[in-house]
This record gives sequence, structure tokens and C-alpha cells, in this order.
Amino acid sequence: MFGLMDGFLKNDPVSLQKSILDHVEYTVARSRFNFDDFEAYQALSHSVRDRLIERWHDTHQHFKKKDPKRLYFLSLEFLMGRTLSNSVINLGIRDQYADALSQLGFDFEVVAEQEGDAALGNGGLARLSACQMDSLATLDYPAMGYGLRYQFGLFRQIILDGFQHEQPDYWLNFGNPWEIERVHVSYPVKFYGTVKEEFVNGETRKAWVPGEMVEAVAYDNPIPGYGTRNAINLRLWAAKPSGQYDMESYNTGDYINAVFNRQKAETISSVLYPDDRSYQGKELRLKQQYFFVSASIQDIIRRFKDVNSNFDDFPEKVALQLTDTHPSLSIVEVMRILLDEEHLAWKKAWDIVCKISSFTTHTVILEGLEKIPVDLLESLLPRHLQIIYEINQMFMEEWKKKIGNDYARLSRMSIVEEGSVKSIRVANLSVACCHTVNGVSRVHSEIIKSKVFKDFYEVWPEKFQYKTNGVTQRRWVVVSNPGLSALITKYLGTEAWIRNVDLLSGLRQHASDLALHQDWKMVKKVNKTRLAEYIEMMSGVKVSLDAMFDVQIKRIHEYKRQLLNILGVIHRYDCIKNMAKGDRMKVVPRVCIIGGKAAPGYEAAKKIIKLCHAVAETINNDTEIGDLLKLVFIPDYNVSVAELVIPGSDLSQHISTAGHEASGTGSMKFLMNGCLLLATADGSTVEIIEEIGVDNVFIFGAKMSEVPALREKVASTKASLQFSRVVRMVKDGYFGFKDYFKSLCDNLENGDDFYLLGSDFASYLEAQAAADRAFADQEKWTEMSILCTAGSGRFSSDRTIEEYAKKTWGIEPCKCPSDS
Ligand code: 26Q
Repeated sequence: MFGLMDGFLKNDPVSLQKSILDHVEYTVARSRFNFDDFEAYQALSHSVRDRLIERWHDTHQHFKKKDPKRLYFLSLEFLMGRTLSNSVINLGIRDQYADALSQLGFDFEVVAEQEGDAALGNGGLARLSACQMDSLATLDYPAMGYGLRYQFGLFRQIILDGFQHEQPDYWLNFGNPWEIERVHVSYPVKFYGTVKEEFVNGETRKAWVPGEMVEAVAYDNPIPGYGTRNAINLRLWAAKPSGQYDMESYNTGDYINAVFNRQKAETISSVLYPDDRSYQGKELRLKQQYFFVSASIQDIIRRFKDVNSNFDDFPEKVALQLTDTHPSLSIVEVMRILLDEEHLAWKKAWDIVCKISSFTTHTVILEGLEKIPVDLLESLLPRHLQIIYEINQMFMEEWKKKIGNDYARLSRMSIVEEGSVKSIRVANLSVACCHTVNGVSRVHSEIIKSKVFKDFYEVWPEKFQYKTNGVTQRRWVVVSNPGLSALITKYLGTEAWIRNVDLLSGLRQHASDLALHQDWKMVKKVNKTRLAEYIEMMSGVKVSLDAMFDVQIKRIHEYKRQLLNILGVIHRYDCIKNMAKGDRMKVVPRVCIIGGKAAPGYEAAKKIIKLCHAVAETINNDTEIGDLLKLVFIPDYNVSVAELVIPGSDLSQHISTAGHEASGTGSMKFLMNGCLLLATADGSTVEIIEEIGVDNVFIFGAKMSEVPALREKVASTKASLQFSRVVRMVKDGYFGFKDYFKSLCDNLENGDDFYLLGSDFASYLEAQAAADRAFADQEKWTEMSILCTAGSGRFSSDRTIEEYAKKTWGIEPCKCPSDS
């Protein structure tokens, strides 16, 4: 019997083959007798899309029928990467598709590699949002993501002569089969203009008369859960010229200019801003933020009003999650709509806003907190500025009652910053208005409470929580490391760990099982071979599979200390050069791999990339060194590059100056893949050490509590001889480009070593030496590697999302039935 709830589409190889061929013929419009890998990808993705849509419709209907409290996850960035492999695995039909394709003469892996990345985000925060969407879907939560559909995602990194250049990311040029354009789901978003006062029924009402209107059109992206029929929605907004709001020039007869001006509306969603605080205060960035917030809030309120008539029930139906301060105008937008359009009293509207909103911060740097110049806000969103002033006044009175006339503190807490440029402190607005303020790791939460938001913590201690970040084992193990995945399943005797990752701890009992060691090493070797081929293709460098693959991949930033890594490589090179020939036999061979993008305006980060290339040039061409040491920079690091690199690495580095990385999530992906960590006790590494034991991680460097004193000392202490020697090599032009690297070295030598490379150098080298010793004993290393995977369960985004659901959002699972 055909069960309606099972959907119309069949998933046996014959039906899948027919579906692919139909799409070749009618969607891609190529002959079914003649199509290439890319066309096969297009057809395949449309076939998968059909199946996604079916589940997505059913989930939508089910949520509508049950009308549970929903979570709305607002993030200006989502780093989704590729969709195809992840979707077929979550739908449970990967092998069927692989069979169907192979009968058509295609290889699934080759076809899947045709897909480009969706890179609508910068780094950690954006990938975290993507992982959390996967967990929300898998755990059946009634959730929906909102974001922006940038025409150009994160810039492509091109390396020319070792220098980074940026190119636009034309990700939509070949079409995007994963999105569904919803031309009928659109909202007007207003900008500029003035606020008028009207007297209605004896009361004063404020009405915003906008100067410009732009239409937000929805593009829906189904997000399938694993092992469930649920598929949730990620709704991304694109800006289109407004149809309703005719430009004045139409009436004045300047038709060409009117059309041209309308087209300018689209610039709002055209480009993702690279993570660079110097972009603060830019009008277009603010326009993006408001555009995204306003469309999302209108959509949420529309959905609520479809079935509810009383806003008292709003907090029972809606939880709003703000990903960092970027969507914080949503607080003000909800207030504006409730006050000016729904005509609720201030107190009632305020009560609702506070009950629904929660905020997670992803930064530790006070100076990095976002600010909006008042002049800019006044011109772009005049009504919102009025509301912010009112909110601030209300809080200042409340705080005064609580803390008395401590004006210095009141002025620190104020949402409005007086000063040469009067600004709105967006973080203060978020902390004041949200019911919960979350950090992303335990130590991050301590920093928030004791430094970043200390004044607020003392007033509202109950607001402050933390949820240690996690990553999805579906993408980061099942999709990217099928070999390891099969091995884990074999030893645990079940696939259940894919939904319940705590089961990985069952591997502990096999940690010293030599049969497992054999298989484990084999899987690693296959992954290293793939990575070595990629390295040779990208950089022309041939690397030895016997060497330890030592990897640091993440955004390039001074606090992440890629420079420390490079100086360590120089030291290793220098040691080998000065070694007696006989001693070289004892050296553990290394391939040091670095990858990451520098923000286009971040001069120091760009110099670090060039230094990496200059050092690599010298080392890799030194015939005396051979396979003992190689340094490679992997260009254009992105999600799909990470999926290739992580499974193939032996050691990974997470070496930020203690107190600077809010959490870090790369480490968790390496950990799950059985890759050992060389790390400082920063962010979530502190919790990783607790889980897997200090003996299974190479820890080094100053503790967070020691950093301030070390900084004081740095100006008056001489750096160690080892450190001075490597810095001198760079400074004296050993690797060329002496003048260009001068500023990198000067900072380190002139007592201006803010990130403490000098003081951590000796302990960094010791940790590296410990890693060498461990690697020399392959059975010991393999045991540690198994224990890393076994201890990684806590770092699944499934755990993070469960915690948010229970402790912050108050939502329950809502599972779509899979049969009738
Ligand atoms: C701000 C203003 C203008 C333009 C861009 C931005 C901007 C964009 C992105 C500012 C910050 C970001 C991203 C921050 C981020 O990725 N933070 C990281 O979040 C991870 C997930 O919680 C943590 O693991 C990392 O420690 C944290 O650095």
C-alpha cells in the first residue's frame, strides 16, 4: 500500500536513475545519452531536491497543525558549504544514489565535487550557525533559520607570489538547485524619512513616513535532519526593488533614471562583509542588518497572526535567538511593530520583547563590540532611534535605583555612548533587552561576567549562562570521513552514534586493541593520501605519507598566532640545518600545513600569509632537508577544503593567546576525526582537556590568569635566545622581503609583543617536541587518537542545541510522522 506520509517519490535505484535522467533531459536540458560530470551533478541535485521538498512540505504542514512554540534563529551568516552529500546522507539514500549513478557510468564522489561552496559567512560563527541548523532539524525542533542571501559570499582567496588577493565569489552563476525562490513571500522594508505624530482616539501615535522602500524576497533552503522525516527551513532574504513604492522620477518623466535607481535596491543583499571591525559604522552594513531583521520579524509576526489574535500569547509561540549583536535591531523592530502598527501599550510591548529574545555573544574583545553612530541611525531609521532612547531612559532609571549615583558605571552601562561620535552600543542594547546572555564556552562565560559585561552581571546575575559550542558529527565525520565512520560503526556495533554521539565513548574500551589500531591507521593513511594529492595539485609540493601532517586552518588573525607556528617551523628548520648528519635520522618528519583567509584590510594578517610562503619557498627547495620538513599553504580555505584536510591530519594547532578565543570549533572537528591537538588552554580547549585527559593533548603556554602580568613584564624582559634567533632570521632577510616583514618583527622585539609569542615560544617548542616523541611510537599515537574520538561526544552541536532548547528557548521537539 502506498502510504501518503511516505511521500510520492521512490528511492530504489531504478526510480532514482529515472529521476536523474528525467532531470538531465527536462531540467538541465541535455540529452540523456550525453552529459558530463557537472550536468550529472545538476540533475542529481534536482532529484535530491525533489525529495527534500517533499519532507520540507510535510514538516511545514505538521508544524502548522501542531502550532508549537517555534525557535527563530537569526544569523547574518551561514557557512553551509556543499549541500549534496550532506543531504543524501541525512535522507539515508546515499548508497542508493551512488548505485544509480554508477549504473549510468558516473562516480558519486566525482559528481559531488562539482558543487561549489555556499560561503555566506566568515568563519567560526557562520559555520556554527550551519551546524546548529543541522542539529535543530535532526532533533526535530520546530525551528527556522533566517539570514541574508548574499549575491557574493566570502571573497575567494587567490595567492600570487605569496600575496593574498581577493576575488568575488560568483556562487550563483551556475544556478543554485538547493534554494526555492518564493516570489510571493515578500515584505517591504523601509528606510530614511521622518516620524510624524498623529492623534488617534485621544492618544498620540508615532508614524514613520519612509523615504525609501525595498522589497525583501524569500529564498527557502530545506535543511534535512538525519534519521527523521523532519526538514526545516532556512529562509534567506534577497533585496529587490519595491513594486509598490513608485519613485518620484516616474512622475517627473525620467524613466531611465527611475529604473536605474530602483535597481540600486539590490545592492543591499549583494555582498557579505568580511569580518573586519573597521567596517563598523558603514551605512550599507547597517542597511543589511536592518533589512534582514525587518523582513524576518514581519514574517514571524505574520505567521503568528495567521492563527493567533492576542499578542499576550506571543512569548508562548516565539523564541528569537540573536547570533551575536548583528541582528540586535530585531529587538527594536519588534517594539516598533507592536507599538506603531499593532498599537500595544509600551509596557505590554516591552514585556513581550524581553520574554522572547535571547542573545549569544561570540567575542571576547571589548573594543570589538559593535557601535552605530547616532547620526547614521537617525537618518536611516529615525523611529528606531527614538525607541532606543526610550529604552535607554527606562534602564537608566532602573539601574540608578539599583546602583545609586555611580555615574561612571552608569555611563559605561548606557546604551548611548556620549563622546566625539555619539553612538549606540549594540551589545549593551542586547544585554539589557534579552532574557538570557549566553557565552560559547565556560571560560568565555567567565570573561563575559568578569570583564566584557561585568557591570551588567552584577545587576542581573541570573541572565548569564553559557552553552559550550559543538559541531555536527554528520558533516564532520559521516560525510567527510566515511572510512572512519564505517570503522566506528563496526566497533560500536551500531550506527546510533550518528544521532547519539555520546555513544562514541564506547570506543574507549577498544583503545589498545591492536586490530582496531591496524584499521584506524589504514583509514588515516587513505585520508592522508587524498590530502597529499590535493597538496601536490594546489602547490606542486610532494609530501611524504610517513611524515606527521601538522595542520593549522582557520581565519588568519594575530591572536590565533599563525606567526608563532611559522616561527616554530623556522626553528625546526634551523635545528635540522645545524644538526650533525647522523642525528637527522632521528628527526620525526613533518608536513606543516597552514590555511586561512585574511580580512582584506588586515595588513598584519596579510603579511603573515606572505611570510608563510616565503619560508615555504626556502624550506621546500632545500635539498638538504628533503622530506624531513615541508611547509605548505593551502589557498582559499573553505568548508569543503576543511572536509578534505581534517580527516587527513595527524596533529592540529589551536594556539591562540589564552583569553582570546571565545570558543573555537575547529578543534572539535579534528578531535572527532581522531586528530591530536596541540593547544593553549583557551576557549573550549579547556573543556576538551577535561574530557579526554591532559595526557592526550599537547598543552602549552601561559594560562589566562598569567597573561596580564606577562604583558606588563614583556616590555622589560629580553626575549629568549631561541626566539630572538628566529625573529632575526626573518628580520635580516633570510627569507627575503626584509622590509615588508620588518613591522611583524619590530612588534615582537620592541616589547610590543601583545600576543605573547616570545613568552610562549619555549613552551610551544616543548609541546612540539612532545608531539614528535609521541608520533615516533605509532601504537601510542594511535591509542591517543582513538581516545580523542572517544572523548569528543560532548562537542556535538546536538548537545549544545538540547541545552539551548531546555535552558534558553523553552521549545519541545515536534516530530513529523513518517508513515500514515
Ligand atoms: C562585524 C562588523 C562589520 C562586519 C563584520 C563583522 C563581523 C562578522 C563576523 C564580526 C564578527 C564576525 C564573526 C565572529 C566569529 O566568528 N566569532 C567566533 O565565533 C565562534 C563560534 O562561537 C567561536 O568559536 C570563535 O571563538 C569566535 O571567534
